Amino acid sequence: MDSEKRRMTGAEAVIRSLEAEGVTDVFGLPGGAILPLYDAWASCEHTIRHYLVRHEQGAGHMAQGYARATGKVGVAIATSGPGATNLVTPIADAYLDSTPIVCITGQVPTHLIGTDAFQEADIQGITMPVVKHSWLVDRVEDIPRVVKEAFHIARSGRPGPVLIDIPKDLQLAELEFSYPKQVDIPGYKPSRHGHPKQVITAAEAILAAERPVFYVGGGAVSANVDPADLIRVAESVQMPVITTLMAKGVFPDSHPLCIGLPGMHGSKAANWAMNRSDLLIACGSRFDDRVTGKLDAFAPGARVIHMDIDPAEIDKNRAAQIPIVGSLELVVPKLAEAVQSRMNGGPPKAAEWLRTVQGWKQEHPFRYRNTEPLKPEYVIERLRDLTADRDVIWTTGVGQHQMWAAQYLRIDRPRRWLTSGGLGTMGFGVPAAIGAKVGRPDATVINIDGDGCFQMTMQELATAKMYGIDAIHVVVNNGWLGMVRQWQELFHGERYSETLLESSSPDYVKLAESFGLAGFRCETVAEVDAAITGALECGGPCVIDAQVDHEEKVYPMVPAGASSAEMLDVEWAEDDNAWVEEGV
Ligand SMILES: Cc1ncc(C[n+]2csc(CCOP(=O)(O)OP(=O)(O)O)c2C)c(N)n1
Repeated sequence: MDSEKRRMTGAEAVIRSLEAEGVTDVFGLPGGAILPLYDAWASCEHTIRHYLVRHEQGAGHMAQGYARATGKVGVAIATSGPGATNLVTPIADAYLDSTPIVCITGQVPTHLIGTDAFQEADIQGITMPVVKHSWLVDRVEDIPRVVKEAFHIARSGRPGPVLIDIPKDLQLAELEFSYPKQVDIPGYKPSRHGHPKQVITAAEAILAAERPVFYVGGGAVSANVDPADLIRVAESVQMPVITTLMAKGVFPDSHPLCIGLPGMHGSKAANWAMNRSDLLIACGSRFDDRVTGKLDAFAPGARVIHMDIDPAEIDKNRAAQIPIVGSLELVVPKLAEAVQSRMNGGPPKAAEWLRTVQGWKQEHPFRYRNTEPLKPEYVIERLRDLTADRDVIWTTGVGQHQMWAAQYLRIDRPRRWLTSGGLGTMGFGVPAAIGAKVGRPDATVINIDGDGCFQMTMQELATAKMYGIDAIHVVVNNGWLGMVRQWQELFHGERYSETLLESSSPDYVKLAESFGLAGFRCETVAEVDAAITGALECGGPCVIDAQVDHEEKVYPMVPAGASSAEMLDVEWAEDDNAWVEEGV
């Protein structure tokens, strides 16, 4: 860290500040209003690698993938106006998924702000509802302090995106640079420790419960909760654990107490268990509508313990009888201790309950028929099995493939599953995989994408090629905007309005080759393994075009706004295409 003052431009000060924060990789694309920063990038000595993207949305999602795979803060850079507005989607995505990223945008020179100057956009105003905090820098001397605060705010408390907008003239202006050692932000002091009395009350409630369910959410991943502490809590009273879409991997999928995914496409065991529980122990989860369905009908008999770093989450959707505000990394081990120290040896109270739930889990696994045409679930199972001995980070797009991946992959460690859960952003998968691989070059990175999603950000294959970022991109190619097609089939009388992609889509193998990457294809069960092993062995970024059944649907399904009592499922015995209602 520079302790003595040195004279430099605002642009160089940004780079020195990033270095002082330990940043090693940034993703971005230049333009007029950010040119001084890019000029400094080329002209001064520094240790930060810059990855040139093809669209700023890619830079934002790469920063997210990087942040979520590593636990560090991701950084994206764009110019003013359209460069900055192209970052809005990843910023909103990072906001809803609590991902720490710092976005640095150029702004038109100070004297032109407010004149509708060329490429002027009020990016601070535009992103106001979806950032944790933002700055429009108006004095060059403020740059080091603002960068310091930005990183602190992005990563502390409930993590999230922050924006620093820097007018061009201030990038060129000079300052005496020194990087602050500490932040002093009055009014921003996230409370971390959790109230000790509440922790004891929670432990007693857990021990007294007859039908407890541990409801673990993405906050447990963000907070770097040690999975061993979650396991201690769950094992001490032998209660079933559900992990939301965002939490997948933080409690091992293969642990016998894990009953996996709840909600719209969750397992029957998870949904039935939540709905019949008498105590929900929410841990960094937010009672999202995709989990609860109809809120009034959700878990009607359950009391709620709600642990979260963000006090605004408490009572937001569901009243909590025992709220604990604090960092889960600190709260969960305290809870484990409190539960363990109060156990008095006898058989866990909830033993009968666990037997019931595990019965459901055994009788109602996710299932599909492995017939031709090739089923997407089979492709995902083979990806899972053929990579079982590797450390894999998975990313996805949004749609059916995302749900099948959540259902059929088995993930046993946190930060190995990166998906757009809150905003549900198509196009997340390709750049998130690139960012993850930059952050974790030692891991195998596999993006399971839809053909619609892939077409939204596939230009970033050029970025992958340029820097040799060897993630594997699997296009689960059903020729449709599959998830929307599924809704049209089930809820709109099979009127397939504007969801057919097939005839106009590119040949994904040729597309990969045109980017200078390897391409593989599979269309039958017999071809799947060769495509996957070819991709795993090819040693560079590559694409698998998996041509799958157009009509396969994701089941079970709780229709939007319904309760889990109205869960739909296939009933093969009667009719291959029929779905029936199944009550709790
Ligand atoms: C940017 C964006 N636009 C629209 C949607 C709505 N949407 C959700 S899933 C989906 C279809 C995705 O199709 P595809 O990528 O082919 O995946 P599949 O469902 O077929 O697996 C759409 C259009 C969205 N989530 N994000």
